[in-house]
Amino acid sequence: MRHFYLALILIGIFLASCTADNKKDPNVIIIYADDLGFGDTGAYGSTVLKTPNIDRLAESGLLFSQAYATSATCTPSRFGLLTGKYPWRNERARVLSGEAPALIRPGTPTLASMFRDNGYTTAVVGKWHLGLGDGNIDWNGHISPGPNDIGFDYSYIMAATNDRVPTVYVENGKIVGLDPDDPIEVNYRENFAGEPTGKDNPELLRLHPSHGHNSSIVNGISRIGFMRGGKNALWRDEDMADIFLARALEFIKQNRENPFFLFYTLHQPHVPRVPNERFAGSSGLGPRGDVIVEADWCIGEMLDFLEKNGLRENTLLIFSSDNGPVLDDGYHDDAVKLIGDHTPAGILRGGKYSIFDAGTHLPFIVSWPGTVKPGKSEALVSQVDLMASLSALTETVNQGPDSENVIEALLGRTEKGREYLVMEGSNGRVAVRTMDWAYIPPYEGPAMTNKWVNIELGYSSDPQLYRLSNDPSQEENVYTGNKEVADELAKYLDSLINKN
Ligand code: NG6
Ligand code: CA
Repeated sequence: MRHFYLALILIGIFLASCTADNKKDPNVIIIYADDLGFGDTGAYGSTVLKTPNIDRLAESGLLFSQAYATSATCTPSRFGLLTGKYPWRNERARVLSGEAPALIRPGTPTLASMFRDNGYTTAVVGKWHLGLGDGNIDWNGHISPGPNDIGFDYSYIMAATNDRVPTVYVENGKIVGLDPDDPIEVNYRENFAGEPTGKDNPELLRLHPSHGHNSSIVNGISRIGFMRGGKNALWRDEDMADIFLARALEFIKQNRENPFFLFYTLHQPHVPRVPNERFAGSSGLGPRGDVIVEADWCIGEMLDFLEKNGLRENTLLIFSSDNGPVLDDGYHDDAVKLIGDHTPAGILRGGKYSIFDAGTHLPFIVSWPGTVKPGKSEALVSQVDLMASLSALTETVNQGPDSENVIEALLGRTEKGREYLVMEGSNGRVAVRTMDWAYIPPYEGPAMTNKWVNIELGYSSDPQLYRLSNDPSQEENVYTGNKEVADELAKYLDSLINKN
């Protein structure tokens, strides 16, 4: 009899610990779009462009209306998200070339290493753009340091962007499908003798550059940078979405029994916008809309997969984007011509590269059925907070220097997020906001990007202050008349910059 009771108690403890573990160690997936704007999804008010799966995700979770990336471009935003450190603290955290050395050095605590240290299996699948190697990469050998050296157990990535060479997939530090008899060479300064380029051989192109992007030609599209060789390993842009999705789902399948962290970094709608044939013409807005429809489909596939495998309730899913929207980012792909009534930035001012709000103010959805109550949140949060917030979830303390623990806001238990938040335009220039105000210090121009990109950068030699609580579109600079508010925000910014 005594043994029977003992057994019952042990079973009880076992069951209790199982449920406790389930709550304590949810799987975490971050789906990170590339250049998707605040107004680019149905969930955030788009009526022209339809995104049924992102909308379904939003309905199952909490939709944030005041959430930010750290920066208005890709590399710094990813740096901020993964390290919990504002990217403007690191001079190298700027848009990187395809052969730039690893920006996050091995040994630096990251979101991925935090999860791994807590017993999670971790992966990144998709766009990387955080540098690889030590400055002289042997593309034909083992490429390191890279994601696997800063906390990711598994990586399947493109090195930089889809408009930069090398145009190949790299799995755990090795180029996928590379024939050793046809090695790859990469050079960002000069072309390899006899190789065609977009500049000299426009007749070979099916997508023409509007500005830049006129170097090596791959798959009928000229890119940034020069490369040669590796014919079997070159990607076909049309297949990229399916390939990344398949790798992401395979990782989930293999790890469904133990906690996992997946950073699923979509390449859409960054240029060049080349949807799979199944999605060509699907949006009515040209390739930019079509690749967003394609990305939305990928997200739907992922949700279905999680549901079918009984993982939805034990998976915390976060959806966001790395920076704001842009139409012409270097190719003649009809993005401007076919935009019609669609507003990629919604009501916000500016866009990608901009220190105005649209550069960094982005969609942000948290879904964790059964734990996070569906709804909307006005909490002010930044992607830099994911480090401290998600580490709180695993009950460790692992904060990056600028990361605030806003887990209660992320889980919808409070609408109180940060008090101050810093956003970066291009080239390390920063602005600061609170719930009510945004202050942009004086900067020497330019006020606009080049004529093709055609976005207001927001730099002005005058200080700018906007009252976001009643002027979310930043139409009226109210610095004069509210100088003391601006002074207080400037002081905060100075103290923060001088902190580290
Ligand atoms: C710019 C590119 C742009 C895009 C951007 C990085 C030119 C003229 N423009 O330099 O096309 O690649 O870098 O975008 O080359 S990001 O989303 O990865 O930050
Ligand atoms: Ca981007």
